[in-house]
Amino acid sequence: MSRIFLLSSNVATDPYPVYPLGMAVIAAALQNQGHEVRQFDLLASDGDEETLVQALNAFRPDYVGLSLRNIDNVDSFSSDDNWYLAGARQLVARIKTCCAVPVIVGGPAFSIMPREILNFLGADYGVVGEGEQLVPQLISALQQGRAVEPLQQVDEPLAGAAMSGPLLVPEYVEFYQRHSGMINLQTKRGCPYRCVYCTYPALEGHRFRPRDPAAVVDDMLRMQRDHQTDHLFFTDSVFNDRQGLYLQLVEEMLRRALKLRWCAFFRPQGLTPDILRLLKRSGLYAMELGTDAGCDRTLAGFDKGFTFAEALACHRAAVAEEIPCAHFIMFGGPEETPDTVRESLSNIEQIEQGVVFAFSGIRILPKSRLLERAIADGVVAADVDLLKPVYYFSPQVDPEWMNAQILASFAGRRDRIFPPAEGQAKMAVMNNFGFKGILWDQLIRFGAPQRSRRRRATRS
Ligand code: B12
Ligand code: SF4
Repeated sequence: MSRIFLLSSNVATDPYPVYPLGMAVIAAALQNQGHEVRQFDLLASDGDEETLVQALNAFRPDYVGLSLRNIDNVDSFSSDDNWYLAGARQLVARIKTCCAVPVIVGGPAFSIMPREILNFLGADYGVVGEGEQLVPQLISALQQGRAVEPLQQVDEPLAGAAMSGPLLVPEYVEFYQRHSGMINLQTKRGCPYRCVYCTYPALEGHRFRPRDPAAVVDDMLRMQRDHQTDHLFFTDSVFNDRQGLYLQLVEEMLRRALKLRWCAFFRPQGLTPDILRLLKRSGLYAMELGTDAGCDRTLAGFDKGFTFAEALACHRAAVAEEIPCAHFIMFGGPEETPDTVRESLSNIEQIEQGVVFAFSGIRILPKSRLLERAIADGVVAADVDLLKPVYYFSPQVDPEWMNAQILASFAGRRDRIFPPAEGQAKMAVMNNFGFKGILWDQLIRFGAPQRSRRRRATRS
């Protein structure tokens, strides 16, 4: 058996610090195979490379696994400070100066451009996609001295119990609960939709693959019991899958009388009052809606498969149940024209008692159809290098004019966020006032008398 040092390299804190779930899941899988595992989270260690080096020297690993969550922050207004690959490359170099052991990279960011990122980082091996099975297999092959390809990828997506729950580190849970008021959990993988810009199906597969609801609830009960967790974010690409797997999970949560409150990503389609009431009874306190576009022409441009009227109906049903909703809308995508910008902004005005986050331009990533579209539209060359952020802007609209229209339409409203940095500023203010969590839900006031919704850090 081997000694494996896992490192989460993510130091992003916007919109809030996010527990390194991918590393925790790999740690659980390796420990179940009898390996000795040490997890190290760079963010919870103040981003301090010296502490990392000390931890590596003390543990003396046979292998180091580096989890890479983000390439950049997908915000077209952003600077190079939010490009994370340079930092990751520096980490690999640092690891190599203090231990002469293979460095294996994985994680969602890595899996989007594995070959390019492996080369850029100078690491030895890479695991594309889910790692529970492949990482132990790779380590066993290396232990036996077998020749292995630098890039490994599963042939068959994992099913059921093969998708591990996380092995949480108490001091990291404490850190994230103190800073973000929550931790996270995945209940299923995959997405069968094919939205033009999205990499999630490429990362997780085109089919919803649920974990066993009882195992998910076991994880939640453990979080509640061992870490006093009271708020969770479900990281599923789409929580409300069309087969209704999520309803089985929610029934199990209710049956086992969990006290956790939770939030997730929802597709704004088919959310009836009965469903919303059931979800709310199980602890749902806010919904992040992948509305993505503001009118039917741009929704079709993204191939979303629903109309703006459907999204609005879901929003209104949620408001009726006093469930705060945030809509994420990207301007400048395929089919955007001056007319669609005007139509979208007018439609968005109908989103009352809800928060709207707007983005300008869309980060082009490989493994998404947007790249083909961008090449066809002449927005990028066929051999474009996507390691550094490149954004799609519809050739039919002037980005500056578009941004000015969004700013003018959102002016003076605290529940409209544009540009994205505006949201970070608002969140920072709320953080200073002691609010924790997704925070945007604090921007909404329903008609009823105000309950105290301030949620302080669990142990601040
Ligand atoms: C949920 C989610 C969010 C939520 C997180 C909520 C929360 N409290 O956790 C929110 C909305 C807050 C969010 C924010 C952001 N996100 Co996000 N998010 C996701 C999502 C959907 C799931 C991530 C997750 O937790 N998965 C569950 C875990 C278990 O899976 P995993 O980490 O992939 O781990 C598996 C494998 O990757 C692998 N693995 C992982 N680590 C390791 C390590 C080794 C050594 C190996 C071998 C394998 C391995 O094995 C694991 C188990 O199978 C992904 C897309 C996706 N479908 O993956 C985007 C994603 C990770 N996010 C992304 C981005 C960009 C962001 C933001 C920067 C956006 C922004 N400007 O706000 C921020 C950054 C936040 C932060 N502080 O880091 C990008 C990152 C890539 C990129 N383009 O740079 C992704 C991939 C989406 C995309 N655009 O394609 N996000
Ligand atoms: S945007 Fe959402 S629904 Fe569309 S493919 Fe991505 S995860 Fe699936």
